[in-house]
This record gives sequence, C-alpha cells and structure tokens, in this order.
Amino acid sequence: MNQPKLTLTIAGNDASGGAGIAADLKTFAEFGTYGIAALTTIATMDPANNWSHGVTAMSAQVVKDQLITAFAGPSIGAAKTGMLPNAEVVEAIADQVEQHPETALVVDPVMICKGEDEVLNPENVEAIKNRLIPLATVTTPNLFEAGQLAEIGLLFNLEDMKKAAKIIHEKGAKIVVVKGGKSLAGDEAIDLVYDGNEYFTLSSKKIENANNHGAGCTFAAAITAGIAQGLEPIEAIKKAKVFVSEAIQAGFKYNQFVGPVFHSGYRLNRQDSI
Ligand code: PXL
Repeated sequence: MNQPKLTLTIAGNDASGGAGIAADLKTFAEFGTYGIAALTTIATMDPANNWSHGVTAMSAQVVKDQLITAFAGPSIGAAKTGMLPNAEVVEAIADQVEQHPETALVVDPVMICKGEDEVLNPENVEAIKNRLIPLATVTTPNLFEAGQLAEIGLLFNLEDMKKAAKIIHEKGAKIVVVKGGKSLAGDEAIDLVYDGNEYFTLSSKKIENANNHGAGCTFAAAITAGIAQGLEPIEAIKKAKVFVSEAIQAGFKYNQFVGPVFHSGYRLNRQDSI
C-alpha cells in the first residue's frame, strides 16, 4: 500500500456531528485520504433552548501548536479552514499556512450557522478577508458570505454572484465558488465558479425539505480531498458537487431541530467509492 495523501481540516467541532471537523474527517476518509484535524472551536447546541448554539474558542496558541504538529509529518496535500472563532486564531492559522506553500488551501469562510442569525464576529470577517483569502486556492462562500467578503451586501441572483466572485478573486483567491444553494429562485441548486478567466455554473436539483446540515463543510472537505488526491481544482470542485449531492440525498433527521447530511451517502447510494 502506498503512503496515503494527507488532508488537514482547521475547523470547529459540531457536537451534533453533521458539520465541522466531523464532516471533514468523514469526507476525507471517503476519499481515501489520511485526515488530520486542528480544532479551532467547539460548537454546542442546547436542546432545552431551541438548539441555540454555544461557541467555545480554542486559544490561538493551541491552534498554532496543533498546526505545528500537523505540519511536522509528511507533506499535506491540501488543507481547509472552517469555523474560526476570532481574528487572533485566524492570524495564527495564516502565519502557519503561509509557511507551507506546498499545501493547497480551501477556505470555507463560515460566518454563520444554519438557523442562527448572528455573524460570528465582524472582525473575524476582516481577518479572513485580509489573511486567508489571499492564500486560498479555492474559497467556497455561500450567498451571505460572498456578499460580506466582497463588501456588496446581500446577493439575490446570478449577476450578483458573478460580481461578488470577481471581487473575491481580486482579493487573492484563485478560484471562487459562490454557493447559491436553496436561496436562489428556481428548482436548481446553482453554484457559480470563477477562476479569473471564466464563469461557469454547477447545478443539481434542489431537494425538498433536505436534511442538509453540514453540506457546506462536506462540499469544501470534498474539494480539499480531491485536490490532495491530485485532481485539478476545477475537477475537484465538480467531483465534490456530486459527492455532496449524494450526501444530502442520504441526509436524515437527527432530532426535531436538525437534519444532517450523511457523509457516506455517495458510497452507500452508489455501492461504489468516490
Ligand atoms: O455549518 C457551519 C458550521 C461549521 N462548523 C461548525 C458548526 C457549524 C454549524 O453548526 O457547528 C463547527
């Protein structure tokens, strides 16, 4: 057996298992890569209080120490960032990742969790924009996040998505994937991809009442794993879209509050590995 390709997630723990490092590590495994996690935050949900989220930050020092450990092994093919609690942690991550240009970076600029309506931390958005976006091979904002990163407010249609993608590309991300998700009108879930040269869209049928908690993390993790396995980023993005659609198909109701994707959906639905 050859040595596996290494993948790294720098993200939070979703205590319900659908999003965050749980989603990432399960996805990394489905792709046959060796996953490593550096924990940035712990997100807990309170069943006695309408599943409201609590967020506990790791210190910048312990995030830095985890990254030093992770990078002390064989070369990591690709890393991704997910939920980041504050600007200090973002800075610590950028300082380490910058020293490893051999590792492709996928930035999932998580600003908000589904069902929550507060941006995690405004100065955090600034730090992601200034320190991580310039290092990104791929970034995967949703409509809200793309509007924040591009500083153009809310996005409503494909034209708005193109405008945001261009601005985010100018800030340094090589490839921008703006996820239209369920929010755009129509019965397709459309993502817009921009690589500085051309725009193209990826679409899949919207799934009614989808159990899709963790879909964003799973999509970005699948792109990360594809790149680590040697795919060109655009090919990794296309493959990730297929992978996450199957994960959403296999999603299930966890409790009255949340329905996660099932990260093994592709393998189970198709009786084949990705
Ligand atoms: O889906 C965004 C997200 C990312 N990371 C963690 C989360 C969530 C949403 O719950 O808990 C750790």
